[in-house]
Amino acid sequence: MKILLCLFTTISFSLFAATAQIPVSGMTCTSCASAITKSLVRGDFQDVKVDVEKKMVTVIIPEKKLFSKMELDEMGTKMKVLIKEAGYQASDVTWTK
Ligand SMILES: [Cu+2]
Repeated sequence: MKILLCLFTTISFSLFAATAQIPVSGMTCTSCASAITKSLVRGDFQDVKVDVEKKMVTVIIPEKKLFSKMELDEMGTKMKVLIKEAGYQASDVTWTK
């Protein structure tokens, strides 16, 4: 029963393509934005938008496939690590379609 419930939860959180929004503190200018973008692109996230004023990083995952909750969590963690490596503090990732 626990396994079934777990499976259901995983499937119900699946999405077609996905957009990640990550609040990031510490960035103040365009060179901050480009440092964050470079780090994410190096980590294989190609579609990155940084809004310095709103302190928000948006990453679009273009593949038209289903992502499990676990896959989204893994990608989110990787994004946060890459942002941290660039020298900035990332908050929790919010996923939308
Ligand atoms: Cu800066």
